[in-house]
Amino acid sequence: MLISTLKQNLFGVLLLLLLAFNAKAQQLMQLTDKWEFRKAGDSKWGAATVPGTVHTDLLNTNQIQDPFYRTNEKDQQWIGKTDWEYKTTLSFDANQLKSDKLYLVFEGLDTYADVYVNDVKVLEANNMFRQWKKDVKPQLKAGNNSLRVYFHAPVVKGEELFKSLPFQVPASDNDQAGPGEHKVSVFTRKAGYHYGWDWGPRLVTAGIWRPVYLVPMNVARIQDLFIKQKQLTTEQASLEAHLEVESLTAGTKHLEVTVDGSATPIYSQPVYLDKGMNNLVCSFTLPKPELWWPNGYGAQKLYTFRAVLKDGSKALTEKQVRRGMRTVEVIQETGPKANSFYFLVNGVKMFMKGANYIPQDNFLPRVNKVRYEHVINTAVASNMNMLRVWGGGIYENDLFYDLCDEKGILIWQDFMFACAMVPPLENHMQNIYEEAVENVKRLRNHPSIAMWCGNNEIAIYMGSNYWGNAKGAFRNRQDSMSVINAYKEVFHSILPAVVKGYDDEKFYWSSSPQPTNWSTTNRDSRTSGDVHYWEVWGGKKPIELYLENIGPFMSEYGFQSFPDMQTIKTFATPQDYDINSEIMKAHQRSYVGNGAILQYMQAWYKVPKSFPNFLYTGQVLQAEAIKLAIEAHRRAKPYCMGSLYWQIDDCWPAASWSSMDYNGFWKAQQYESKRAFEPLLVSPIVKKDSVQVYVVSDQLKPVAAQLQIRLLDFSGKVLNESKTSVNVSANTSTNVYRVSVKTLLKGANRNNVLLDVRLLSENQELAQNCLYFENPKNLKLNKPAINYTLTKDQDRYVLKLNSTQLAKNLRVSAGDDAIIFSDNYFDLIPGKEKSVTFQSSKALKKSDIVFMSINEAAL
Ligand code: BMA
Repeated sequence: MLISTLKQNLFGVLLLLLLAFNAKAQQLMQLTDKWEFRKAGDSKWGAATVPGTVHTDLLNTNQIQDPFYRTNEKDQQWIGKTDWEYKTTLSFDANQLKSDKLYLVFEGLDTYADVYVNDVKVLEANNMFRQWKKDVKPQLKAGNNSLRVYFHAPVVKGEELFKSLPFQVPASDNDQAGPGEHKVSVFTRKAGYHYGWDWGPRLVTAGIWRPVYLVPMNVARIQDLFIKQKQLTTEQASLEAHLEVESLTAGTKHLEVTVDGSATPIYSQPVYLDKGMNNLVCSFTLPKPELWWPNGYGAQKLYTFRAVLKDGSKALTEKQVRRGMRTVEVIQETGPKANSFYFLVNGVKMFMKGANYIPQDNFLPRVNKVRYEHVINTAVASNMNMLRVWGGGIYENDLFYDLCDEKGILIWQDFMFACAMVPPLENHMQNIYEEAVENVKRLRNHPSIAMWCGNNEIAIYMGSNYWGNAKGAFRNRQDSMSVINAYKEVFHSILPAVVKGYDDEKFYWSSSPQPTNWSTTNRDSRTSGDVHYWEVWGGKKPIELYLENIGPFMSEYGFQSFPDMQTIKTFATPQDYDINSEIMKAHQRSYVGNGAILQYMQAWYKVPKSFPNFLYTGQVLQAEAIKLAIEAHRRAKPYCMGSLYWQIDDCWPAASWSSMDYNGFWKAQQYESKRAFEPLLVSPIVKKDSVQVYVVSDQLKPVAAQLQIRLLDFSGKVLNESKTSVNVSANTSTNVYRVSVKTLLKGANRNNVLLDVRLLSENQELAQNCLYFENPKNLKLNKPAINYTLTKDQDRYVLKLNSTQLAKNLRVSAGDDAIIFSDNYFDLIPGKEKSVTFQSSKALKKSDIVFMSINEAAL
């Protein structure tokens, strides 16, 4: 059921949200009705959905097939090279037109759009990340009015702009321009991934992708409210409310600010307004503020601030925002061997656990509330406290940040630039400036926003060979300097100035990764700044290199796998079930792709012949690789203070580095990340000829515990056992145990044993982990007999499992709508009962449960 809920039409949900918004803003009029669209020049119009995209409208009107199905994408490239028109009729009675002004607001136009009201051009848009707004009162009349939006083909516009420069602006191969085309994505302020990426298709959309409405204005209107935190102590928060007020007349009004609906305003003073735009600042304090904490550290107190502008006792205009009281600093201390890079949150040196986040669909308006909640709830359930909103996507919807505020997920926020230089065009710079101001202003109240980052991976590739042919396309030094100067203008000048001017509480980092701020070299560092580590995977180096290549903050590293079989069935048919089939290859966009998966699988696992078992083993491989990396990063605390793997989600059903597939199925890696990110981690490792056990704690209090170590054979026989007392220090990683492998194994066969390590306190299990002494392909694993019971407890199914044989990476499946289990892909230790819960809308019987394990995947 969840799949279908996730896939539900977004618009119902959006509409509800908008209605709620509408009620609050009283007179705001949503313009979602009766839209039609056509290919420019066609005579026939078809029904359109707004907000939406041209692709989804073509799909809904049966003019194209599902772009994600098989290779349909290939035949749909014409859509991005075509102009489109949208229109609707707006009807008003004279009363509705009485306001002094009527602002037509598009929260998002994708991308080159001319807007006409009654055939008068009122707006020309050229940036999908900006809001477009115009007073259209002069154009409106009582009765019927036409509203029309003409979208120019982004690919064609891009080619025109390409011709305006005498050289190709360097861009990565993620821009999947077709034969005879150029990499024109760099010219358009539109989500980079729409032009293709190494995990996504090339589907160059157009459309009214965010809400559109009319805002009537009389006398005065609060356009923006920012609650700025000047100082935060346990005694008080010193705050300022910054308001932008548009006033149609000059004169004195009264401003009130209230907190959390209190009847007594925290601020109440007369204010003088000039005619036009006014910037007002008022100061006040909040006594004994309750702090906002990231997930795992405390509650997420959010204060609601409401500013009301009154004329006498009559409220003219009001605005409310939420804000959490917290401090976030990024600390970089210089050391003899390495420089630190860590987040200090409310004075706590905090290890950031999380992932990189990409847009959840190629057709953005389809991402409804249920899907946003699914991702953020997944992050929370996986013990994460940070996501990085990566620069090749979008500045996310308000709802995304609201959920992060409510659930304690900090955001590393990139500006929307990734893997390509910026064209040195004057109007482009102005456009970027406006985009930055708008988005910083829109997002700055959210306590979840931890920092701003200029771009993804541009600094590191400047001057490297990565740009390939593009570099050779520079005719001379002057050309390349103009591109380098454009880089500096955007990332060293415009963006930091906007952050300083509008959100100076926050840290600005010019590029990710880089060793030190303002870097323009391709120097890769493991000892300074943030690190993207891709030698494992991209460089096809052994997975074990994750153990050595650790920097102060690991902002990217990742490993691919295929999605769940249920998801594959949505785009492929049984004849395609081979990773080298045309269809499966079309859903694998990484140039290293399938070859890397196979190479790594051969190193660690017996490669299954059957397609579903290959996918299963691939997911386990990905999970074990990332477990190894996460645990290594956490053991290296406090030297390393962050681990954000690439990537939590997908934008379509495909092979990728995601830990959760497009349909929301948790891959093996999601479960493994959840375990590896537990606040208290016990982490055993073989270092040369000794076994060492670390306890990594993110808890702020020390814990006294017992470390239980048991060497078991695969039928559960205890071959060696020890128990020691350990003191787990707060917020650090401690090596608590060391023994030589020889002493531990006591001559036991390495292929037939595992080390079961547990941290206990008064017989309560605080943490558990397993260690093996051989790669899985060398382990003597027999087909396990799983004993289990299935019962229903209210809305959940409870599965109780045990086995007399080790079942390695046991996967439990329960049909196509059970997409998340309380745990899955775990090692079922012989003789130990394990309980797993999950939800399903179906009436399941015991025989509906299906198991798979590494023991039998390659039999
Ligand atoms: C990173 C990202 C993305 C890319 C990913 C996988 O470096 O920044 O550009 O999709 O690697 O290759």
